[in-house]
Amino acid sequence: MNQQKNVHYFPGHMRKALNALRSFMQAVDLVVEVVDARVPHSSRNPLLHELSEGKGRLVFLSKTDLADPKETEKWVEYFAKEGIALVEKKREKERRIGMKPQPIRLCIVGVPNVGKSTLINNLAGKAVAKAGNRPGVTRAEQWVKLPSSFVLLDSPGILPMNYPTEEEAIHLALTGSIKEEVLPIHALADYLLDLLRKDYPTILGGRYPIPSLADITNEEALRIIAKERGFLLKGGEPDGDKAAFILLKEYQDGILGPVTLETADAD
Ligand SMILES: Nc1nc2c(ncn2[C@@H]2O[C@H](COP(=O)(O)OP(=O)(O)OP(=O)(O)O)[C@@H](O)[C@H]2O)c(=O)[nH]1
Ligand SMILES: [Mg+2]
Repeated sequence: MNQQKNVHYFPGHMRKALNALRSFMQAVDLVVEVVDARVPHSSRNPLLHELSEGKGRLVFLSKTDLADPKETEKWVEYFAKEGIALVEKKREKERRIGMKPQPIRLCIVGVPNVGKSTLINNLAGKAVAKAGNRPGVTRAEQWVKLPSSFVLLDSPGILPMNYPTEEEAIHLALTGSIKEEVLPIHALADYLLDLLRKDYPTILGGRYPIPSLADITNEEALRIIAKERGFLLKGGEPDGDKAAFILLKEYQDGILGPVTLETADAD
């Protein structure tokens, strides 16, 4: 993990999406930033803050079912100070100019794969926006009308241009916002295993013969996982790479159990 310092990852389609979002902003009343409850710090994007300057802003914590409920509670308190909606201003202006109330236009923004389209589908009560478990599913902005007086704008996921710390990039890779190929898979697995050993040492016990991570190394843990899953190399040795890959997938999909990577106390 120490070999890799600065992580720059800003593909061309994100720059395009950012410019498009900027032009949509004029028509938007309220910006909803979707933030992953497992990484509420790293999944916020300063670029999106700048974009929504002067607009009403709401933070929506997604994937709370995959996060540690105790930590989520602290994050809710943390964000409670920020979420102020300014819809009343729009109504005031409409009254002033004698216009009938127009639909409130909400723009849903966030890093890739955080659950923007899923939130829109939940609010709409049906699948109106394409969602999927990989970053980059939404390719372009799309307006969605709700039966109530709301219109939602789905938008493609946008990452920060670079990361102040490598840890933030790792957190975004572990939660599926950055494609795993961007960071070495072993560094990601090592990071996750170290964190689990520290905060959730018995969590793998339900799935693998690993009652506690406290007594074994990461390499040993990966060997056990490989053996358990039948991932063997030609010579019969356990395939640690494949085990690392599966461990990351299982974490991303919430199969290991709820695990928060960032605490509000440290923020
Ligand atoms: N467990 C769980 N999964 C969720 C939740 N919200 C979204 N997901 C899953 O996360 C994955 C990504 O969801 P999307 O709604 O496509 O995410 P997005 O932010 O629109 O992603 P992009 O369009 O790629 O930027 C999908 O597999 C969803 O089913 C949630 O609250 N809990
Ligand atoms: Mg989407």
